[in-house]
Amino acid sequence: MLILELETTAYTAEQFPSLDVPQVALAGRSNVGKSSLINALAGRKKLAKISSTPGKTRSLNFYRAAGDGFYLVDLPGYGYAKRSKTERGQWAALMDVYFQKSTGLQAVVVLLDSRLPPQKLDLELISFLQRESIPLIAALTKADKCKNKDRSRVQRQWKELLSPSAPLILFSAKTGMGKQTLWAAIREAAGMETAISDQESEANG
Ligand SMILES: Nc1nc2c(ncn2[C@@H]2O[C@H](COP(=O)(O)OP(=O)(O)O)[C@@H](O)[C@H]2O)c(=O)[nH]1
Ligand SMILES: [Mg+2]
Repeated sequence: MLILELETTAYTAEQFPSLDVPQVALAGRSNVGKSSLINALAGRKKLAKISSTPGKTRSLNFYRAAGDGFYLVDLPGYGYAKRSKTERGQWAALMDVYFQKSTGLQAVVVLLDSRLPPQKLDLELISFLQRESIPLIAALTKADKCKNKDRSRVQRQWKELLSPSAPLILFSAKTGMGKQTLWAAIREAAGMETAISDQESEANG
């Protein structure tokens, strides 16, 4: 079983733990379902706080994957409209330091709302990652809310924008769809050996 332990919550760069540890970060717009995804991966309801007031999380949360030892890093959500210019500046500055210093960063899971067409801020993040040659894993969240007939269209749209090597995973924290596939992609990106017993047949396509 996957065990995630919250090791560090960092509001400033000084609070970052050692960033040469292999790590995979999670990024997405505020309210995209990042906390829910972390809880679903860990099989715990309250590991990451699910906020009813969007845009609240300003910290980077470093979760340690027990056994494997790598970090799953929950980056603060972006694109929350009610945030002030100063706050957005602080967010950007903290992200800059994180990306500069995280020598152990192996990949970023970009969370994208499966019900929405590609959004400007998501595309900006994606081009940033592509420019920096940081491998990307796309998770299309809230897939339980995306109608069957819309799924393939959304997937097609993203496939055109992403590099062919980027995994594109339909995910639902509610039903567990894509959970094993995403976790396998994260472990592989983090340089872990894939577990041979981890065979699964999920309807991801
Ligand atoms: N139906 C459905 N709702 C979800 C899913 N994931 C998150 N949500 C809801 O979306 C809202 C934001 O979720 P949260 O995990 O706090 O998003 P965050 O701001 O990205 O961390 C909450 O009301 C969640 O219950 C999902 O897979 N399915
Ligand atoms: Mg959250």
